Amino acid sequence: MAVNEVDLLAQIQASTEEGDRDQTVALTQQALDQGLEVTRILDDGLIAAMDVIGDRFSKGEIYVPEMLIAAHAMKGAMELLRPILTASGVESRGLCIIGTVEGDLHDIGQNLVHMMWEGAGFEVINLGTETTAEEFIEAINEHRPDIVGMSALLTTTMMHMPENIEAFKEADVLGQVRVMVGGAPVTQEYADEMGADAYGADAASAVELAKRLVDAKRTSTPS
Ligand code: B1M
Repeated sequence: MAVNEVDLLAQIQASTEEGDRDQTVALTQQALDQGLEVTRILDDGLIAAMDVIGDRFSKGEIYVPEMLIAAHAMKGAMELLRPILTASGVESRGLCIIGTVEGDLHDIGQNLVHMMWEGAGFEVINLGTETTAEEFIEAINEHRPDIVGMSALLTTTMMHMPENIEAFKEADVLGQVRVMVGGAPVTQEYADEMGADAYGADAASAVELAKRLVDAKRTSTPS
């Protein structure tokens, strides 16, 4: 039986907050079957739950294990959304590398960016979490990407972004790539200060920015 969309999204949010992975997956499937848009499922269900979980953690009402099981539930739902977000059918628009910076274990946001880049026709190599400057540089030299994306969720790890950009300069690879940064504590101002080419506030804008960066790179760099 079809459930009211607002109620269904509230149920997805609640089951994610509770860390009930099976229920979150089942409700997400139900939402897809009822024709709800993936962006609504994400924004009004899954990400909304993460925001509540973050607030409750800040207030000391819950601890790391609760954050972890909520993330586990969200990741279960994301596996269902993955084929939809990554279905592209267009020829490769370019190659992107993405990773969460050194010392940072948060990977939900960067996985979303990864999926949505793929869905927009980019090839994506994901270096995972806790990616060091050396690992980024090695990947740039090996794969020659158009874009390098860095994600950070902690105020204590975001400073690795400017450090990495310095390391890219020293390794003489900065000219070959465009750098995009994102993650909750990162701002446009911080991105500008460190000399990043773009700041993605969310996964949808990361797609539009990546298209623009690749187009600009192609017109400015002779092939
Ligand atoms: Co952590 N955590 N966590 N955590 N965690 C936060 C980030 C926090 C804000 C919670 C809080 O206090 N309110 C806080 C950071 C405070 C700060 O630094 N200012 C925090 C903390 C403190 C910690 C620990 C230090 C806790 C501890 O151990 N005492 C610890 C650190 C571990 C480490 O990394 N070394 C820790 C651990 C964890 C878990 C492992 C338990 C788990 C992560 C599991 C996982 O990712 N696999 C976790 C979780 C789940 C969270 C919250 C609740 C949710 C994060 C999330 O997935 N959000 C988070 C609170 C919150 O964010 N509201 C919190 C949903 C996701 C879709 O959003 O990643 O922002 P986000 O991505 C967005 C955009 O930012 C953007 O697009 C995405 C989609 O729109 N984006 C990009 C992201 N990357 C991008 C890159 C781009 C472009 C856009 O271009 C390349």
